[in-house]
Amino acid sequence: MREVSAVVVVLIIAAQAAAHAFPDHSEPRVGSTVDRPPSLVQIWFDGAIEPVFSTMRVETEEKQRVDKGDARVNPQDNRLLEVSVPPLPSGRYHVYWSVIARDGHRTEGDFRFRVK
Ligand SMILES: [Cu+2]
Repeated sequence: MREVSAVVVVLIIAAQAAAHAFPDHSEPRVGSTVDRPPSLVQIWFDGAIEPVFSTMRVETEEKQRVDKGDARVNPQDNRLLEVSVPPLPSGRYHVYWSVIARDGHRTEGDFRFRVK
């Protein structure tokens, strides 16, 4: 059983090393507090992402979805994933994203930001 576990760990590390399209930075920044509500949540990746299978949503801490449902890869920048949000009241928000890189590898993650 212990040997099986070791093999699984090695495979996961290899898969991560081969996967592409990791987030480079975002706006609002990961874990940040912003003074003004953003009109967009944007994530820049380190490689091109596929428009059809790349998605993002924004929720309140109470799991209520608040984005406008128009998540898209920016037509002028195939590394930029963005979604519109209405004027957000003060509070904490949770962003979930999932993208497919040009090589077919999926990466996904989440982060939080706060509106003052
Ligand atoms: Cu890859």
